[in-house]
Amino acid sequence: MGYIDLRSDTVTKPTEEMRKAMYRAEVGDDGYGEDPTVNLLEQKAAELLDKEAGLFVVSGTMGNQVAVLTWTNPGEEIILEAESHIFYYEAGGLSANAGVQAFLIYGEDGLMDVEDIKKAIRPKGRVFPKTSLIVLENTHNRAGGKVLPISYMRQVYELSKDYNIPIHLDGARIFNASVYLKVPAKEIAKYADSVMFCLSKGLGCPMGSLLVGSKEFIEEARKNRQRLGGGLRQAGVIASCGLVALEKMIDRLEEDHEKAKRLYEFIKEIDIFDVKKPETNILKVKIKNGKEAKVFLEDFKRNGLLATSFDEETLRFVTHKDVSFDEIERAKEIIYKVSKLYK
Ligand code: TLP
Repeated sequence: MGYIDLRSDTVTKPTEEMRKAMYRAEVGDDGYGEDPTVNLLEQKAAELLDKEAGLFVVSGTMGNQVAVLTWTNPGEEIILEAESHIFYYEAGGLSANAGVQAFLIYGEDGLMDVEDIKKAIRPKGRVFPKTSLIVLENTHNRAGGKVLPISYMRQVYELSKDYNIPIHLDGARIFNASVYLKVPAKEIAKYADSVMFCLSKGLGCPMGSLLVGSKEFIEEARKNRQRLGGGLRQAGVIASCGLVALEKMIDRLEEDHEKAKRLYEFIKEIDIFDVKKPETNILKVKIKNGKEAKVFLEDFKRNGLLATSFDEETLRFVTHKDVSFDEIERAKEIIYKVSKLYK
């Protein structure tokens, strides 16, 4: 029997239908704008989020980096949450690629205080960097898949417009947020000038993300993608999976949330853990007995369960389509067994 893999929703494999779509995909050279499948995916993504245009990129990281490059100039500053993916997990791309510096705000549960954002916006003046972008993340990964409420997004958006600063939304898991909020994703995207979302997480594609925004923004972003070496050729083979994902894989995310909830209900009864109630598919579990996360992860692995950690004292479990409800039951047993070792 293989491992029960709760390390990430990035481990999901393409469905049968995606594999067939890949085989049949009509392709052309995207460098000439001639891949009909890529063109269709970019158009559908834009429609779904109610933006003018879309750009297919190889990864979420590339989508975020291209967005930052497009909105900013070297020497400027961007405001973002201290635990945001763009700051935390993108290998210093902000400074290496865009040459910008970060103004970090420590948020509560992934939400930066709106007053703090207002205070962080630089005044005009000889000595100040220009604040050229505000970044939000919905759902927020390191806050345990936290959904940013629409009212919050609207507030930040209104503030940003008062100062004429664009908002980029890292919506790697925007569809998890939309399923949780029971609103179409465009209701969330409305409060951002550009949005990146991933096909390769809960939606199950082997790779790929989309960046959407105004026509003008995407035109410039296409150039920046090229600059990063992300120009594509017969990428319709991959984009075909994205078309399947947008049609078939969004509504079922509800199931992943249910799996996380079941794990939560079980783990919350184990007294060495402090688990945060999940809204979506990421479970954040604090270890209370002083043992390091890596010790638990090794024991889980020995027993057939894979997970990761947020830090030395916090475990992360991510549910997705490739773990069944039965496997969730088995995961519970393993977690219980391991927790007994360290009581
Ligand atoms: N997140 C990955 C790891 O990088 C941590 C994961 O396993 O969760 N934005 C957010 C909010 C993300 O969670 C991720 C990936 C990305 C962007 C980047 O996407 P990729 O991995 O396609 O570059």
